[in-house]
Amino acid sequence: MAWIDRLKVGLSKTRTGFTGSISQVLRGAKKLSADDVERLEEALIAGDVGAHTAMALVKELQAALSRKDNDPVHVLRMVIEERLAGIERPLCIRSDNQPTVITMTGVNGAGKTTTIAKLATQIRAAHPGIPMTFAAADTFRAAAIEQLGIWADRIGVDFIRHQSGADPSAVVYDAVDHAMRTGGVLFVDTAGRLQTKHNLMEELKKIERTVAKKLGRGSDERLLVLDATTGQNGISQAHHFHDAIDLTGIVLTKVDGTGKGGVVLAIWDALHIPLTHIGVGETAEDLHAFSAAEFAEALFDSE
Ligand SMILES: Nc1nc2c(ncn2[C@@H]2O[C@H](COP(=O)(O)OP(=O)(O)O)[C@@H](O)[C@H]2O)c(=O)[nH]1
Ligand SMILES: [Mg+2]
Repeated sequence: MAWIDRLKVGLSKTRTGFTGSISQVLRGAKKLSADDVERLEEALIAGDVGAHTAMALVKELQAALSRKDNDPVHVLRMVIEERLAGIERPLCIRSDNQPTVITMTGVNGAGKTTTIAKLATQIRAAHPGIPMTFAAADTFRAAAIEQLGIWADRIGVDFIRHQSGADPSAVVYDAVDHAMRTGGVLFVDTAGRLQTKHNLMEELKKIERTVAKKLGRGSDERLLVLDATTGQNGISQAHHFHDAIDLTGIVLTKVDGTGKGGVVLAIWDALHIPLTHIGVGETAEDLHAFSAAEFAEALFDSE
């Protein structure tokens, strides 16, 4: 299945939820009545774009409608796409002899470990023979180390681990040391006990200090994996992680399981951190670089 079709299937709950009711309100409208505005805002909020973004979108839609004599659904699609300008950013693999260090953060269950596996699979396909290393810096649970080790075996990448309960920074120190010899890409898998726990943020900062000390610069990417089903709560999570380690990007997972796909707009509005990837399922093909145009298309069109 082509990516755009996977995305359309993945966004189907969001589409039938909020876009479905939006299309109903907008059908044939050239101007929005006060009642239309209210119903439209409600539909957008139900799709989790957030109250502030919903009001802004409706205002932009009204302005655009008064300028152009266009199909309002089409205009809204354009307004959404324009609002997301700047959100895209590809992951960069370094082309000097330095390793690319990608640190993956997020709360437990968000999809960190499986996202590492998916990205590594894609990088391997795009750059055959590239050295890769996984670092098991989620030392909190033995099962987490084993899970990452299984992926490392399956994909055929180097694996750096310590005992469970070890200092995550010590694992990272060894892993960066290893990657400085092999080059290629180093993925650092981190723990994710709830972000309100002060300790986790301190642990992530220490990991970053360790990378910086060893490598002479911070991680090339500090990605936050966010579960779309958490909707607006994801935004407060993102603020915490961003305060701690200055995120370079967000990966939004599990969009397939929710009608809250509109949270993409809320996240961008609240944080202005690029959304590097969007995930709509469990296979490597279900994770893809985010495109605002594709997102807007899939939000409104099922075919
Ligand atoms: N449906 C769906 N499941 C996902 C997606 N991304 C990850 N998952 C699943 O979420 C679960 C938790 O993922 P995991 O990587 O272990 O989370 P971690 O605790 O953050 O490392 C696994 O069963 C994944 O297969 C996605 O985009 N869609
Ligand atoms: Mg994990």
